[in-house]
Amino acid sequence: LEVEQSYIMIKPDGVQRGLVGEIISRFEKKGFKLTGLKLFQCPQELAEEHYKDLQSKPFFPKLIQYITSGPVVCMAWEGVGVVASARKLIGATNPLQAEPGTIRGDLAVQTGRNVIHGSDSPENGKREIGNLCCIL
Ligand code: YYY
Ligand code: MG
Repeated sequence: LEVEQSYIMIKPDGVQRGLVGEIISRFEKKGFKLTGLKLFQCPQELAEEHYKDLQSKPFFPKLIQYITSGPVVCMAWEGVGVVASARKLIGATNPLQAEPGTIRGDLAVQTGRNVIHGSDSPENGKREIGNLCCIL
């Protein structure tokens, strides 16, 4: 395993529900290193770029509406194997299928309000941090 970076984003519902501290705490306790963070209102074009692989899906317009509906917390987290480990900490896309103990399993109910994004590969981690985090 190599040192990687994952783009982790707390979605608007997570910010509005006051879950920022709880979510950051889980990554800190796991032992990853926070290397970038900002509160950001994502414009439509960047949201569409971020989720471009999903643009043909029926839920795409609602997804873009949701992500742009309020401020998000953009973060870069660094560490050995952080991309796959963050996906485990986050849990399944559908919060009702996410295991208890995961962020979505503990803190969310609906797929369309699943509180957090995590990169699905080290390559996408780099791309997403470059597109949206704009810090590194
Ligand atoms: O990586 P992850 O967030 O777990 O799921 P993706 O398949 O990449 O989908 C991105 C995002 O799209 C998901 O977090 C919620 C939304 N979504 C949806 O609203 N309805 C679906 N059936 C699938 C995904
Ligand atoms: Mg994804």
